[in-house]
Amino acid sequence: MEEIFPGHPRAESLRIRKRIAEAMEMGIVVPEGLTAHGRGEAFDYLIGEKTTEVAKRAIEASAAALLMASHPVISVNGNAAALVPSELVELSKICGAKLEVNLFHRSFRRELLIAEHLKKHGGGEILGVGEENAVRLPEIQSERRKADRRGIYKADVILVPLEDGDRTEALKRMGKFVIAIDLNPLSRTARAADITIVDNIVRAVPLMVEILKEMKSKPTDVLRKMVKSFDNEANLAESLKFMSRRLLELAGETPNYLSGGTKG
Ligand code: PTJ
Repeated sequence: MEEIFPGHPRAESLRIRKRIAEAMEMGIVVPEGLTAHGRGEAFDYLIGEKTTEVAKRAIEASAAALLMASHPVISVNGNAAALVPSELVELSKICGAKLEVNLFHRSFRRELLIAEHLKKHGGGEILGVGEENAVRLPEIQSERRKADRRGIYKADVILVPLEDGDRTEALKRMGKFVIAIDLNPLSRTARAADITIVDNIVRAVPLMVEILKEMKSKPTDVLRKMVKSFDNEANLAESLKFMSRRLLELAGETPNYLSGGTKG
């Protein structure tokens, strides 16, 4: 692969693309994962490729929900494994969550490759590989219906980065508390989740790790209050307003009705 010059104005973005392209060559990411990444990049442009205050509030509420969970699980697909493998492992260790491979374009080979990749980055037990502990969630049409009876099947809180909408809706119907990371605030996943973090996974997961470290000592009633007072619909609306305001500012306009929102 071509070298990326550190002085290139888009060096970081190119580095991330390279990571995901290499992971596709390894069989971890599917070709559809590259187009999904491109859609994410477009939304990342709209927020200025920085974590907004709006997203930070969602990350804090997510950290509180993960700390309060009795059985938290982090669902890992090809893109997430390619982009933040060691960060997901660290996150799982800090909040005691299990890591489970769960794929839309499922194959046993990809399950194995992703589990190995996570192990190479420090992961211990990785759920969701093979059929031994597999159950099928009847509510889901796609291959994502496969869940591990030790993981997603019995989880109370599930983190689903870069998800497609069907499963989030189904998990909600099953009474699970769902946290999504999705740069697109209009996606079905973003709308259906209990908490949606509108941020790039490459920034959101490391920040969640930092916030979790700080929050670990907080009393349960404080954590509960943080989760209860979080309003996902309002938070998504704030993200949309942030994007709209930014576009208008870039176009040289600052309309009154958008002023007074959160600065990123
Ligand atoms: O590995 P598999 O087989 O499970 O497949 C993974 C993909 C991503 C192909 C699959 O889940 C899929 O098709 O997802 P969607 O429906 O395209 O949704 C992915 C969402 O993630 C979109 O709304 C994107 O905007 C968003 N997204 C893409 N890259 C990032 C992102 N959100 C946060 N950070 C990113 N880096």
